[in-house]
Amino acid sequence: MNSEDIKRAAEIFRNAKRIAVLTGAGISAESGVPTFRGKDGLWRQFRAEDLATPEAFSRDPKLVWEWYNWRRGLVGKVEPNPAHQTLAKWETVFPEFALITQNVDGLHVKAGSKNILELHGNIWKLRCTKEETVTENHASPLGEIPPRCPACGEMLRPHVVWFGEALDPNILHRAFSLCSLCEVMLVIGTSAFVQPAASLPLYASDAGAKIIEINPDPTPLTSYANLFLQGKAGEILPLIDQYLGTI
Ligand code: BJW
Repeated sequence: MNSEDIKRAAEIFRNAKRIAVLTGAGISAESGVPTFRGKDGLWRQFRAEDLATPEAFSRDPKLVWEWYNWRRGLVGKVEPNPAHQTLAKWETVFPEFALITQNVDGLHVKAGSKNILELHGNIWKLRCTKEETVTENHASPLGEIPPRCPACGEMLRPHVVWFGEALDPNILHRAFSLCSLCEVMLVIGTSAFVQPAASLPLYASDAGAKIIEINPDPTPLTSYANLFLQGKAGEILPLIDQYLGTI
């Protein structure tokens, strides 16, 4: 990694008042959570149509729940890495610092981030298919598959956003609003493929924000980025932090 680029990134952050961050599966890769589209990504092993759509859940809720049970077991064993930790720390350093994540793994929360918008939900939350009530549940493995709502007995589903489902309009509105106001947008570990999340950095760029991207591989967003830091988030973010001198 070019140390001039790290210094440039640190300078851009130092001079910014409002910072927004968008993260994707790549930020959790160094914790041991598989991404979706990489070489060892989940969509290489499993078909999204069978596991991450409302139709799949209607067809075979047990199969979908078995997959989520397996993923909860996996995510439950891992810890946040230096990338999550640096972002959690920056929230306490920069006056206006907002984190928008596509991840459902809860690792940002575990690292201590508080001001966070979870665009695609959270794997540790369950939602009643009848009453839509959301409850937190960290049992792993879950006792009964599919789990049932203790209040009404109907089936519970993972509180995540599947393909073809709308994102929570309040969360999405807040995310676009943050992007329209930020001076710098940092985009970490996303293939920038899934909409509407992938539009957020372009929206910020159109509104005048500088875009900094961290990813080992270029993405459709890279040509729009003011600075592309090619490499792993868990290595690059602590380096920027060193230059910022917030330690
Ligand atoms: C590292 C690294 C390291 C590795 N450090 N980096 C417009 C055009 C075309 C299609 C659409 C469109 N609008 C909507 C659609 C359809 C669809 C969509 O986008 N499809 C595309 C695939 C084409 N979108 C939807 O269906 C969305 N809903 C919607 O738009 O609804 C509209 C509507 C309105 C009103 C009524 C009804 C509907 C919903 C999308 C939901 C996505 N859900 C998932 C599953 C969540 C639950 C779960 O996890 O179980 O979300 S799919 C999956 O992809 C997951 C992720 O959040 C999401 C994004 O993936 P991400 O994070 O980018 O991961 P990867 O694996 O793709 O990339 C990892 C990156 O990390 C790579 O670049 C690596 O290089 C990098 N990396 N190591 C830094 N150490």
